[in-house]
Amino acid sequence: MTVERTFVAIKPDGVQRGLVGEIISRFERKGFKLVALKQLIPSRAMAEKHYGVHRDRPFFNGLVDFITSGPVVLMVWEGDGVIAGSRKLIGATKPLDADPGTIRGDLAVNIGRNVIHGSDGLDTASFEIGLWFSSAELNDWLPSDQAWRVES
Ligand code: DAT
Ligand code: MG
Repeated sequence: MTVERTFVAIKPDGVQRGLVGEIISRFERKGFKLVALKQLIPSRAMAEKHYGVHRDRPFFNGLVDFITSGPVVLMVWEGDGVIAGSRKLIGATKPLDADPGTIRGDLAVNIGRNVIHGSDGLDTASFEIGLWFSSAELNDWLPSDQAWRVES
């Protein structure tokens, strides 16, 4: 396994529904390391860049309307296999297809209100972290219980 970083965002529905603590807690309990965190209301330009791969899809404008509709909580998580591991914690895009035990499986119903975003690969993780965070906002630190989660 290699140490990776991934970009995770709690969407406006997750913030409005008071799910920020619940979601962060799931990543912490898993054993991933939080290395950046902030809240902001995304501009249209940033939302369009973030979802640029979906530009030609019929849901694109609605998706950008939704993502810019209120505060989001943006995070970078670090750990062995954290990119795929986060996608597993998050669950399938359609919440009704997402397994119980996943964030979307437990906390959402509608694909257009699926609570959370997570990067889907190395390239998207690096693009999305760079889009939303400056390098000065990413913290290198060693959790005091590291030896109890990671075999050296
Ligand atoms: P994911 O968020 O699981 O990576 P994605 O990248 O395919 O999923 O799509 C990005 C977001 O766009 C998704 O979280 C919700 C929205 N979306 C995707 N497909 C949709 C559809 N068919 N109708 C409405 N919204 C959709
Ligand atoms: Mg995606």
